[in-house]
Amino acid sequence: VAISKPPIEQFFMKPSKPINPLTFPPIIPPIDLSKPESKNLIVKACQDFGFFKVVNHGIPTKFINKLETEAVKFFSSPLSVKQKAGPPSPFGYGSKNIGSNGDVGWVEYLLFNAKPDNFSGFDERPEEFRCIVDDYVTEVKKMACEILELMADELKLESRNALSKLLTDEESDSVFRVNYYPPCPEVQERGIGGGNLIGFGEHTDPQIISVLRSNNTSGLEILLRDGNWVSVPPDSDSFFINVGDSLQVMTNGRFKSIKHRVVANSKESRVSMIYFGGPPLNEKIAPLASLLETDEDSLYKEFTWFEYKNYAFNSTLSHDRLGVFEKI
Ligand code: GA4
Repeated sequence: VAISKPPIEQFFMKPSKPINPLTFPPIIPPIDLSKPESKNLIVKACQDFGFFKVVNHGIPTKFINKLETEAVKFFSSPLSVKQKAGPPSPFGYGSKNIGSNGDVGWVEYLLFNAKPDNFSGFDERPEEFRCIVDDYVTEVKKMACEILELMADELKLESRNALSKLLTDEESDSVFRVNYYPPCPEVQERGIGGGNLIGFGEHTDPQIISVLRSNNTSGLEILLRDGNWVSVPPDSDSFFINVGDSLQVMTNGRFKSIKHRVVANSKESRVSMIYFGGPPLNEKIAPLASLLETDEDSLYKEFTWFEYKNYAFNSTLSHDRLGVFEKI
């Protein structure tokens, strides 16, 4: 069966207001996980932006480099080999199509199940790749839990593991994703004013927390509260953390899930790997009782992660998913 290639036009976004590279990183300082003041800074960053960068994370570079090397090897292999690991629904190799509602991006990716007892996800990969992913996910998940424990401490939740236990739970519904954004010469040909090529369209992450690491190629942009998109300078030695929709609900809106996107680069390929820490499917997603002030009501209707995930996976990327779960 011949699969028709989507015309390149649909990958371009209208030129938007030029982004201001000076706004970042000064306003979002890196957080040093080895320092005692980090918990205070983490909570502040989650309230102000829903996004921050972590340095001194303690994850050995060997896990990171091994996975990046293996990923580049995979994405450089012939299409027929890659397609054997597809389609990506729910786990596997995907290219250009994101989700099931017509979103497209200049990206190839691998989606893995990161459930604790089933890190492997799909079977079409060489054993070597599988082990490398599992080792990496184990490390990154540990860091995600440490960050959630620092948050719980600072927010004075009933227990230090009030949030992290959702990720350590055997049923934790977590996902791991490796994105490969190939360079696009057409962007260069069009020049300034020709519009940006969408790598991954704007969206918020539905889960609790996302932990992203990329190589040194730019592309990630975040939407600030003032409506400006800012480019996040890449830093392959650091990790970037996003608040997900579920954590926004669990903190009754104190933490914000942040809209972000990736624009394609004309010259260099970008490789990113993201761990999305999610709760068990039957978990109720609701504001934590110990966070609510007397007389403070939940801003959201009651729902489980299963219900939210179903709704999210049937929506388009840019859809405001929490909207229908907000109380009027
Ligand atoms: C965004 C965060 C994760 O990458 C992801 C994405 C998922 C997918 O690629 O299948 C979704 C997207 C993400 C949210 C809306 C739906 C589902 C694509 C899409 C259009 C794996 C996830 O959990 O939600």
